[in-house]
Amino acid sequence: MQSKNFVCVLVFMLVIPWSLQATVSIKKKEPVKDCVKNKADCLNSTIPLVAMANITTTPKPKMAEFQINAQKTISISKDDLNDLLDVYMSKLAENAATINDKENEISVLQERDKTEEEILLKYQDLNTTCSAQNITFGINLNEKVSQIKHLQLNVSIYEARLKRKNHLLSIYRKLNASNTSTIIDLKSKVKDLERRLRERKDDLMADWEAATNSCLSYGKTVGIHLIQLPEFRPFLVPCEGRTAAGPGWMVIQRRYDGSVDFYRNWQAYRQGFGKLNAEFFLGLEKLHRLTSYQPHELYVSLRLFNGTTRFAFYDDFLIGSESEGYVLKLLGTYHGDASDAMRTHDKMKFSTYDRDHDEFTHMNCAEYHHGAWWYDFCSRSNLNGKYFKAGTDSEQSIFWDRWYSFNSLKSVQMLIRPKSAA
Ligand SMILES: *[C@@H]1O[C@H](CO)[C@@H](O)[C@H](O)[C@H]1NC(C)=O
Ligand SMILES: *[C@@H]1O[C@H](CO)[C@@H](O)[C@H](O)[C@H]1NC(C)=O
Ligand SMILES: *[C@@H]1O[C@H](CO)[C@@H](O)[C@H](O)[C@H]1NC(C)=O
Ligand SMILES: *[C@@H]1O[C@H](CO)[C@@H](O)[C@H](O)[C@H]1NC(C)=O
Ligand SMILES: *[C@@H]1O[C@H](CO)[C@@H](O)[C@H](O)[C@H]1NC(C)=O
Ligand SMILES: *[C@@H]1O[C@H](CO)[C@@H](O)[C@H](O)[C@H]1NC(C)=O
Ligand SMILES: *[C@@H]1O[C@H](CO)[C@@H](O)[C@H](O)[C@H]1NC(C)=O
Ligand SMILES: CC(=O)N[C@H]1CO[C@H](CO)[C@@H](O)[C@@H]1O
Repeated sequence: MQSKNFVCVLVFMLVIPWSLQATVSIKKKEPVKDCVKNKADCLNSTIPLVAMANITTTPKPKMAEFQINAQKTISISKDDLNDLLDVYMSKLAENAATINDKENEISVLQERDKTEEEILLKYQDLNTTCSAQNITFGINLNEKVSQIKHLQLNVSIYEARLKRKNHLLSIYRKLNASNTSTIIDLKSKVKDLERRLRERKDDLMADWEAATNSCLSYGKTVGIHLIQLPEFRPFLVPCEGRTAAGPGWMVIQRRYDGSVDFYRNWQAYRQGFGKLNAEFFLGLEKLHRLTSYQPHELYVSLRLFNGTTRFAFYDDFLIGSESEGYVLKLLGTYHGDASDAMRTHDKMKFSTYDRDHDEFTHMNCAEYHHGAWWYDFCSRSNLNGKYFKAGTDSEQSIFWDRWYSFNSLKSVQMLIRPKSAA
């Protein structure tokens, strides 16, 4: 028994160079860890703790010797060693528990890390999806923005158009209003004209029934009346009853403002032209019919530019037929305060620029005097000449002179009346 114990202690001393200061934790790490679980394990492995235990149990404390290195050896009692071991064991146990805790903590943290990584991945997925959607939405947004811009542009265009339309509308409304008033005005004028036309019609019907062939029956009145002659289409003439020469005259030619062109051809002078209530020439055919139906007299009324009026009266006036060149067949005797400027034209044929009946063989008097008349060599009167608005000395003018001077006249009128009235 003794030897056995001795051997255990010896082995212990020889094998373990125990340094109490520093080397314990370093060199004895492995065995300590193994021993933690079971004290017995420690005792019968490389560290023969059994021997130590046996040392303590001995009634006389035996000293355990520990060689720290080649020079140093310490001796410690078995009880002390046991105490020391207990201390270290408990410390080791504590550390082991702490390590265990830390291991647990680490695994918990690792677990947490893992779930957080998963969450992060999910988040990244979501971020990717969101980013993609954001890009799509961004594009859509841009599209919408540009659409809105377009629409705003269109709205502004339509607003401008609307403004213009409204402006036009107001103009049209105004026009319409003015047109409406014009229409009302015109309607009343039409009504008035209708009334006058009815009256005229009535007058003409009366004329028709009266079957007048001169203005005699209209006495001192002024108006346009229907004249009927045998085998001739009825025609209208202006009757002029208020003249210095007395009542019942018929106007056959009138000039006063130049509104009608008198430089016309044969056909026009045969037919007559102009307006009966303004400037006109009645027509050579009618003059022929009127004066050949019954004897007529002629009254020429003249007004100078200084306002003076003159007249020339002839107690006969007869115009031949067209085949006779509408010759001035009869002129009778003159009296008046103008001059006998018609005398030289007695027995002369009528001439127009396209029908030269004058006495000059090498000259067209109608052209020369810019008129139409009973020209001879060529003329001392030219009542169908060119109208001048002011006194002019021109061979083309409307003139009536004693001698061959061509002072233009302001206005002229030729009137005829059946001789029976005188
Ligand atoms: C400890 O030693 C005893 C006897 O020497 C042995 O029976 C036992 O198995 C050993 N234990 C360990 C854990 O080695
Ligand atoms: C999300 O995605 C965008 C675009 O792919 C990227 O720029 C950004 O860094 C991402 N954010 C995160 C937190 O991953
Ligand atoms: C979405 O897009 C806009 C621009 O299109 C950008 O400013 C914003 O940062 C984006 N947001 C994300 C989460 O990608
Ligand atoms: C704007 O108006 C034009 C016609 O004026 C039309 O052709 C176009 O489609 C409109 N744009 C929008 C965005 O409505
Ligand atoms: C034009 O004026 C008449 C009469 O005032 C009215 O009846 C008509 O509705 C007007 N037309 C327009 C287009 O304004
Ligand atoms: C008004 O009359 C004029 C002609 O006088 C015509 O050109 C115009 O179109 C008319 N306006 C309306 C709104 O009737
Ligand atoms: C007008 O002129 C004519 C001819 O020159 C002349 O005889 C007459 O006295 C004048 N009359 C006036 C009012 O001057
Ligand atoms: C545990 C152990 O080995 N105990 C021994 C201590 O020493 C006595 C005798 O000296 C033995 O009987 C024990 O077995």
